[in-house]
Amino acid sequence: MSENQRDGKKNDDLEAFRESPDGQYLTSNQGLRINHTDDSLKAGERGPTLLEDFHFREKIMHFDHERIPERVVHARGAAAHGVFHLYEPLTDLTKAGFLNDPSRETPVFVRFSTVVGSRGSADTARDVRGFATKFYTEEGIFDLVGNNIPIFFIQDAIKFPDLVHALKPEQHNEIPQAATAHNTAWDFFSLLPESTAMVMWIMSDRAIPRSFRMMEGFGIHTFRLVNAEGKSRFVKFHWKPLLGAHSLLWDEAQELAGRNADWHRSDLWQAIESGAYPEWEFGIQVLEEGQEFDFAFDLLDPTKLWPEELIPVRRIGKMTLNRNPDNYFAETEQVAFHPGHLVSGIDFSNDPLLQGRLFSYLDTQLTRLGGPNFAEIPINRPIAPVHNNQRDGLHRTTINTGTAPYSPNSLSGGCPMLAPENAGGFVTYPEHVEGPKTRARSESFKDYFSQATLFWKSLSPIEQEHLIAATHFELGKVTALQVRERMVEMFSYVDPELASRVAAGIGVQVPSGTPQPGVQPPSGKKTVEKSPALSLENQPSDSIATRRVAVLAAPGVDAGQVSAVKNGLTAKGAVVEVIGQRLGTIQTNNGQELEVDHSGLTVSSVMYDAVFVPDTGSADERASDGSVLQFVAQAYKHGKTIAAAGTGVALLRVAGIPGIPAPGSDGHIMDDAGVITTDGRSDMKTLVDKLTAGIAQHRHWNRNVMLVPGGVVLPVG
Ligand code: HDE
Repeated sequence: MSENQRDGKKNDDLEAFRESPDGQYLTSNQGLRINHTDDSLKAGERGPTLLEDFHFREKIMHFDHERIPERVVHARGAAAHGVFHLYEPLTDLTKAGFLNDPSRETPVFVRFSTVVGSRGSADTARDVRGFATKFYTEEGIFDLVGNNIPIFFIQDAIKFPDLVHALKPEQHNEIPQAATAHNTAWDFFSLLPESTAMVMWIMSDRAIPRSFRMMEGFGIHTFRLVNAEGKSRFVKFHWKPLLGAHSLLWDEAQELAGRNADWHRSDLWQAIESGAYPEWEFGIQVLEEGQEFDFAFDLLDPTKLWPEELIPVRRIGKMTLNRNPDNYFAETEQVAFHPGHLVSGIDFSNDPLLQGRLFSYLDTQLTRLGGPNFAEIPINRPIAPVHNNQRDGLHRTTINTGTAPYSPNSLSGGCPMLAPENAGGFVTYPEHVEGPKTRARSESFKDYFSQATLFWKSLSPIEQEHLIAATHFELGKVTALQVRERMVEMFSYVDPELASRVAAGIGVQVPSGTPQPGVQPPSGKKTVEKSPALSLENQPSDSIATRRVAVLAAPGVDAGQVSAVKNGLTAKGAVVEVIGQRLGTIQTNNGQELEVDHSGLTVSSVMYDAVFVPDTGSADERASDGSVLQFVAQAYKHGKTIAAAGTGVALLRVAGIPGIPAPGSDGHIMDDAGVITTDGRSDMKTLVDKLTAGIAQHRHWNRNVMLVPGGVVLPVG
């Protein structure tokens, strides 16, 4: 299968719109061949430009209008094409074609994003990540417009403009970019108890993912699945990454923002280019209608998750992203998602956040994509045929034929016809609803803290430590004392220990005795005290696929060690790169030339998951290179696996890495909390095995390190 065939029918559809300059003449937009484009047409070489220069005018006119408004939220994103395969028919649950037929390959286009930052902001900001999937099904488009966090800040869409205005840079000075660490964001959080659970997630490691490929995805809202008999069940949608969910440390995220602002998008791009296609399993949690009121939380409340221990996630299919876009603007920028892009067999619930989104996403495209015809943009076109009586408008490209663009008509034989249900016609689930018109909120939505507490209790001690450190950073940037105080009060309703640990870092006292806003969850309903699924430390850690390993080389480097590590780890799917002082080649101990992948100037340890420091013989130029010493010290500080052999071990000593055995350990391999060392050069297989196990573990939190806000530092002295 060629690269371009991987997402089947949608790819064929896109082909008609692709342009390739290969072997072609430069032309105007009207097809006129151009023979000079470097000088404007002037009256004399030094004279004024002439108005008749149509080529100049066309070129500049187009350039002047190249930008469209960025998304009001989720402006910064990266996307990829792929396919979805169902494992087994779900006909008992839904009549959606792509969830009925396992032989089908459904093309998808997925856009990942940050929420708050502008289009040019850094990828590694602390933020929710958007995870929006467009399924091009044979029965029309289904968009699952989700996030990498299973709950949301607010319960009703009418609060969304307030939320976004509070989070975005402050209006007087447009500061700070892509960050919630400022007064207005926390002013808002501190006054809105329903946001507390999500604030906990944002302060956790989930908000700084290691990679888009290592994030879970959630549809968040409760939707419905409806089968051919018209039976409806409640459902929540999940994406489970096969590489597991993993995160950066805040210290790394901040450094990456400067060293490589495109960290996540280049990671996604490179993985796909190298054939290491990112994969997620599609999961569903299903509840019968009769179970709607069995739980301590309201199914319609988007600030609540369904604990997986109570309602297991059934994995029903797999999505593989296997092709990068051809053109960022045409595809990633112009793609228009909408939770109301639905197929028969899936329907909405009355979640008031979802209901509001159903208005917003169509509306926003009018400004962003300039009119009502955005569904005709190639990336947005369904692979199912489109026939209706909508006509005209800006940027219309369809040439509708016939004479009767209305319904009913007789002049076109009544076409396009209405589709009966058994021909796939969408029929809204006939849920019975009644009630007085009111702007009230259900009492069942007013338990604001129990799931914030659940999240806190489900984290491991190190994750809790990171969360506290994040609040110290964020609230440390809040200059309004009353906001910091109110936030600590909010945390005190989640957990007293959490509140006092937050308070200790931001110069405020924990209040005592203020009544908790909202209500307690109803007793006697199903709930859990702890949900292991919420801790990243319980994610799979059995693979090193696509993990990045740096080999710090220098003249005289042991060629055998380098190739053992490179071959051993590459065979397990890792990406091993040789770092040298400069680009070019390095002479090895056996006289070969070793290719350098990156010079030390262009990379840093935050771009790698592990580091190997091989032997370089007696004259080791690395020991006097501060950036090399910093590289290993930083890898240690961030809990990463470090391996060294021979003079490499001596280098770790110079870098101040604790726990290195004294010289003369007879070639034995020592492993002290992910610091793997050997004096000798012999048993590289064991070293590679230990390195592999260490990398799979992601981080080594059991090091003899001191924890401080923003990460970990080497012990003093
Ligand atoms: Fe969005 N959101 N949102 N949102 N959202 C947009 O649509 C909105 C919400 C999400 O990659 C906008 O085309 C409202 C929840 C993603 O193109 C806009 C509310 C969730 C993306 C919009 C929400 C999301 C958006 C901006 C409160 C997770 C990026 C541009 C009811 C379930 C999609 C655009 C992409 C984008 C409105 C809340 C996810 C303005 C009113 C909850 C992943 O329409």
